[in-house]
Amino acid sequence: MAQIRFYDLEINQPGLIWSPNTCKTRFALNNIPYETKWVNFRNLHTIIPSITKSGKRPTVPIIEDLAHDNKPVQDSWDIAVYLEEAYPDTPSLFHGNIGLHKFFYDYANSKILPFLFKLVVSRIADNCGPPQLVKWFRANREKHFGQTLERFSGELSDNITALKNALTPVHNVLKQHLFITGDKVGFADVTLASYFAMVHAIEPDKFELVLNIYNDDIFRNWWNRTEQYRTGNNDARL
Ligand SMILES: N[C@@H](CCC(=O)N[C@@H](CS)C(=O)NCC(=O)O)C(=O)O
Repeated sequence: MAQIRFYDLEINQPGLIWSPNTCKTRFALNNIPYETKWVNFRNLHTIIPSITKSGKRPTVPIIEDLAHDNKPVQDSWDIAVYLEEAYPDTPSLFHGNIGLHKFFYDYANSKILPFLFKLVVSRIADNCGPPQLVKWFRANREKHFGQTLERFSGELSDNITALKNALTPVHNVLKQHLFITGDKVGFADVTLASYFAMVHAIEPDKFELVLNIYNDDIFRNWWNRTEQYRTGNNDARL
Protein backbone atom coordinates (compact mmCIF):
# COMPACT_ATOMS: atom_id res chain seq x y z
CA MET A 1 0.00 0.00 0.00
CA ALA A 2 1.26 3.45 -0.90
CA GLN A 3 2.77 5.45 1.95
CA ILE A 4 3.36 8.55 -0.13
CA ARG A 5 1.17 10.34 -2.69
CA PHE A 6 3.48 12.02 -5.18
CA TYR A 7 2.40 14.73 -7.63
CA ASP A 8 4.11 14.73 -11.01
CA LEU A 9 3.73 16.90 -14.11
CA GLU A 10 2.06 15.53 -17.21
CA ILE A 11 2.51 16.73 -20.78
CA ASN A 12 0.84 15.34 -23.89
CA GLN A 13 2.36 11.87 -23.52
CA PRO A 14 0.63 10.44 -20.42
CA GLY A 15 3.02 8.70 -18.07
CA LEU A 16 6.16 10.23 -19.55
CA ILE A 17 8.73 10.77 -16.80
CA TRP A 18 10.41 13.99 -17.85
CA SER A 19 10.11 16.80 -15.32
CA PRO A 20 13.52 17.68 -13.85
CA ASN A 21 12.25 18.74 -10.44
CA THR A 22 9.72 15.97 -9.93
CA CYS A 23 12.22 13.31 -11.02
CA LYS A 24 14.36 14.15 -7.99
CA THR A 25 11.46 13.14 -5.76
CA ARG A 26 10.48 10.13 -7.87
CA PHE A 27 14.03 8.76 -7.71
CA ALA A 28 14.38 9.60 -4.00
CA LEU A 29 11.17 7.60 -3.40
CA ASN A 30 12.81 4.56 -4.94
CA ASN A 31 12.57 2.53 -1.73
CA ILE A 32 9.27 3.84 -0.34
CA PRO A 33 5.88 2.66 -1.69
CA TYR A 34 4.20 5.58 -3.44
CA GLU A 35 1.40 6.42 -5.85
CA THR A 36 1.58 9.06 -8.56
CA LYS A 37 -1.04 11.75 -9.14
CA TRP A 38 -0.56 13.62 -12.40
CA VAL A 39 -1.22 17.34 -12.76
CA ASN A 40 -0.64 19.59 -15.76
CA PHE A 41 0.65 23.12 -16.22
CA ARG A 42 -2.92 24.45 -15.97
CA ASN A 43 -4.61 22.52 -13.17
CA LEU A 44 -1.56 22.54 -10.86
CA HIS A 45 -2.47 26.16 -10.09
CA THR A 46 -5.63 25.00 -8.32
CA ILE A 47 -4.75 21.47 -7.20
CA ILE A 48 -1.42 22.21 -5.51
CA PRO A 49 -2.58 25.18 -3.33
CA SER A 50 -5.61 23.15 -2.21
CA ILE A 51 -3.17 20.61 -0.75
CA THR A 52 -0.29 22.74 0.51
CA LYS A 53 -2.50 25.59 1.85
CA SER A 54 0.77 27.49 2.28
CA GLY A 55 0.34 30.40 -0.11
CA LYS A 56 3.65 29.41 -1.79
CA ARG A 57 3.87 29.54 -5.59
CA PRO A 58 2.26 26.31 -6.84
CA THR A 59 4.95 23.99 -8.17
CA VAL A 60 5.57 20.28 -8.31
CA PRO A 61 6.90 18.09 -6.85
CA ILE A 62 4.81 17.93 -3.74
CA ILE A 63 4.11 14.85 -1.68
CA GLU A 64 1.43 13.94 0.82
CA ASP A 65 2.71 11.53 3.45
CA LEU A 66 -0.20 9.12 3.85
CA ALA A 67 1.58 7.40 6.73
CA HIS A 68 1.89 10.70 8.65
CA ASP A 69 -1.57 12.36 8.61
CA ASN A 70 -1.31 13.20 4.89
CA LYS A 71 1.34 15.80 5.69
CA PRO A 72 2.09 17.83 2.54
CA VAL A 73 5.69 18.74 1.66
CA GLN A 74 6.63 20.96 -1.28
CA ASP A 75 9.98 21.41 -3.07
CA SER A 76 12.35 18.67 -4.20
CA TRP A 77 15.06 19.55 -1.67
CA ASP A 78 12.67 19.87 1.28
CA ILE A 79 11.04 16.57 0.29
CA ALA A 80 14.42 14.80 0.21
CA VAL A 81 15.27 16.14 3.66
CA TYR A 82 11.81 15.19 4.94
CA LEU A 83 12.00 11.62 3.60
CA GLU A 84 15.42 11.16 5.18
CA GLU A 85 14.00 12.10 8.59
CA ALA A 86 10.56 10.47 8.31
CA TYR A 87 11.83 7.19 6.79
CA PRO A 88 15.10 6.46 8.61
CA ASP A 89 14.90 2.75 7.72
CA THR A 90 15.25 3.37 3.98
CA PRO A 91 18.78 3.77 2.55
CA SER A 92 20.07 7.30 3.10
CA LEU A 93 20.81 9.49 0.09
CA PHE A 94 22.80 11.99 2.17
CA HIS A 95 25.19 9.57 3.96
CA GLY A 96 25.70 12.06 6.79
CA ASN A 97 26.93 14.74 4.35
CA ILE A 98 23.80 16.80 3.82
CA GLY A 99 25.74 20.05 3.36
CA LEU A 100 27.77 18.61 0.51
CA HIS A 101 24.63 17.39 -1.23
CA LYS A 102 23.02 20.81 -0.82
CA PHE A 103 26.12 22.35 -2.37
CA PHE A 104 25.90 20.03 -5.38
CA TYR A 105 22.13 20.55 -5.63
CA ASP A 106 22.62 24.33 -5.81
CA TYR A 107 25.54 23.97 -8.23
CA ALA A 108 23.55 21.72 -10.56
CA ASN A 109 20.53 24.03 -10.36
CA SER A 110 22.41 27.18 -11.22
CA LYS A 111 25.26 25.98 -13.46
CA ILE A 112 24.07 22.80 -15.21
CA LEU A 113 20.27 22.82 -15.43
CA PRO A 114 19.98 26.13 -17.33
CA PHE A 115 21.91 24.75 -20.31
CA LEU A 116 20.07 21.43 -20.30
CA PHE A 117 16.79 23.35 -20.10
CA LYS A 118 17.70 25.39 -23.18
CA LEU A 119 18.09 22.11 -25.10
CA VAL A 120 14.48 21.13 -24.45
CA VAL A 121 12.29 24.13 -23.62
CA SER A 122 10.86 24.69 -27.13
CA ARG A 123 9.84 21.06 -27.44
CA ILE A 124 8.30 21.06 -23.96
CA ALA A 125 6.33 24.17 -24.93
CA ASP A 126 5.04 22.57 -28.14
CA ASN A 127 4.01 19.39 -26.32
CA CYS A 128 2.82 20.61 -22.93
CA GLY A 129 -0.87 19.83 -23.56
CA PRO A 130 -3.85 20.74 -25.74
CA PRO A 131 -3.49 23.72 -28.16
CA GLN A 132 -4.88 26.30 -25.71
CA LEU A 133 -2.39 25.27 -23.04
CA VAL A 134 0.47 25.28 -25.57
CA LYS A 135 -0.46 28.86 -26.49
CA TRP A 136 -0.69 29.94 -22.85
CA PHE A 137 2.56 28.23 -21.85
CA ARG A 138 4.56 29.79 -24.66
CA ALA A 139 3.15 33.28 -23.99
CA ASN A 140 3.73 32.89 -20.25
CA ARG A 141 7.36 31.75 -20.59
CA GLU A 142 8.22 34.25 -23.33
CA LYS A 143 6.92 37.02 -21.08
CA HIS A 144 9.03 35.66 -18.23
CA PHE A 145 12.21 35.44 -20.37
CA GLY A 146 11.47 38.67 -22.27
CA GLN A 147 12.14 36.97 -25.61
CA THR A 148 10.94 34.13 -27.82
CA LEU A 149 11.76 30.65 -26.56
CA GLU A 150 13.90 30.05 -29.65
CA ARG A 151 15.95 33.17 -28.95
CA PHE A 152 16.17 32.26 -25.27
CA SER A 153 17.39 28.75 -26.22
CA GLY A 154 20.24 30.18 -28.28
CA GLU A 155 22.67 28.09 -30.32
CA LEU A 156 22.98 24.38 -29.62
CA SER A 157 26.78 24.47 -29.93
CA ASP A 158 27.04 27.35 -27.39
CA ASN A 159 24.90 25.43 -24.91
CA ILE A 160 26.94 22.26 -25.34
CA THR A 161 30.19 24.19 -24.78
CA ALA A 162 28.81 25.86 -21.64
CA LEU A 163 27.44 22.55 -20.42
CA LYS A 164 30.79 20.85 -20.94
CA ASN A 165 32.47 23.49 -18.76
CA ALA A 166 29.86 23.11 -16.04
CA LEU A 167 30.13 19.31 -16.13
CA THR A 168 33.95 19.26 -15.91
CA PRO A 169 34.16 18.80 -12.12
CA VAL A 170 31.52 16.07 -12.28
CA HIS A 171 33.37 14.32 -15.10
CA ASN A 172 36.57 14.46 -13.04
CA VAL A 173 34.85 12.77 -10.09
CA LEU A 174 33.22 10.10 -12.25
CA LYS A 175 36.57 9.20 -13.81
CA GLN A 176 37.55 7.90 -10.38
CA HIS A 177 34.31 6.98 -8.64
CA LEU A 178 31.18 5.04 -9.51
CA PHE A 179 28.90 7.84 -8.38
CA ILE A 180 29.18 11.59 -7.82
CA THR A 181 28.82 10.71 -4.15
CA GLY A 182 31.60 8.09 -4.27
CA ASP A 183 30.91 4.37 -4.19
CA LYS A 184 27.21 4.68 -3.26
CA VAL A 185 24.49 6.61 -5.03
CA GLY A 186 23.51 9.82 -3.27
CA PHE A 187 21.23 12.80 -3.71
CA ALA A 188 23.84 14.49 -5.90
CA ASP A 189 23.44 11.58 -8.36
CA VAL A 190 19.65 11.76 -8.05
CA THR A 191 19.81 15.46 -8.90
CA LEU A 192 21.96 15.18 -12.01
CA ALA A 193 20.19 12.00 -13.19
CA SER A 194 16.90 13.91 -12.93
CA TYR A 195 18.19 16.73 -15.11
CA PHE A 196 19.57 14.22 -17.61
CA ALA A 197 16.23 12.36 -17.54
CA MET A 198 14.51 15.50 -18.84
CA VAL A 199 16.74 15.63 -21.94
CA HIS A 200 16.55 11.85 -22.36
CA ALA A 201 12.73 12.00 -22.46
CA ILE A 202 12.25 15.20 -24.48
CA GLU A 203 15.18 15.38 -26.92
CA PRO A 204 16.84 11.95 -27.26
CA ASP A 205 19.20 13.08 -30.04
CA LYS A 206 20.48 15.95 -27.94
CA PHE A 207 20.80 13.58 -24.99
CA GLU A 208 23.32 11.59 -27.02
CA LEU A 209 25.36 14.79 -27.40
CA VAL A 210 25.26 15.25 -23.64
CA LEU A 211 26.35 11.68 -22.89
CA ASN A 212 29.18 12.06 -25.45
CA ILE A 213 30.18 15.53 -24.38
CA TYR A 214 33.72 14.35 -23.49
CA ASN A 215 33.99 11.80 -26.32
CA ASP A 216 34.23 9.05 -23.75
CA ASP A 217 31.92 6.68 -21.86
CA ILE A 218 32.19 8.29 -18.44
CA PHE A 219 28.75 9.91 -18.39
CA ARG A 220 27.11 7.06 -20.34
CA ASN A 221 28.40 4.47 -17.86
CA TRP A 222 27.28 6.58 -14.90
CA TRP A 223 23.84 7.09 -16.52
CA ASN A 224 23.50 3.33 -16.99
CA ARG A 225 24.63 2.76 -13.42
CA THR A 226 21.88 5.04 -12.13
CA GLU A 227 19.21 3.05 -13.97
CA GLN A 228 18.36 0.89 -10.98
CA TYR A 229 17.46 4.07 -9.06
CA ARG A 230 15.39 5.57 -11.87
CA THR A 231 12.15 3.70 -11.31
CA GLY A 232 9.28 3.67 -13.77
CA ASN A 233 9.28 3.84 -17.51
CA ASN A 234 12.49 5.68 -18.17
CA ASP A 235 12.80 4.55 -21.74
CA ALA A 236 9.64 6.38 -22.72
CA ARG A 237 10.50 9.34 -24.92
CA LEU A 238 8.37 12.09 -26.37
N1 LIG B 1 12.63 24.56 -6.34
C1 LIG B 1 11.47 23.81 -6.75
C2 LIG B 1 11.17 24.08 -8.20
C3 LIG B 1 9.90 23.40 -8.65
C4 LIG B 1 9.47 23.76 -10.06
O1 LIG B 1 9.80 24.82 -10.59
N2 LIG B 1 8.72 22.83 -10.68
C5 LIG B 1 8.19 23.05 -11.99
C6 LIG B 1 8.11 21.73 -12.74
S1 LIG B 1 9.69 21.05 -13.13
C7 LIG B 1 6.78 23.59 -11.87
O2 LIG B 1 6.02 23.12 -11.04
N3 LIG B 1 6.40 24.54 -12.69
C8 LIG B 1 5.08 25.05 -12.70
C9 LIG B 1 5.00 26.34 -13.40
O3 LIG B 1 6.05 26.86 -13.75
O4 LIG B 1 3.90 26.85 -13.58
C10 LIG B 1 11.72 22.31 -6.50
O5 LIG B 1 12.90 21.89 -6.57
O6 LIG B 1 10.78 21.58 -6.20
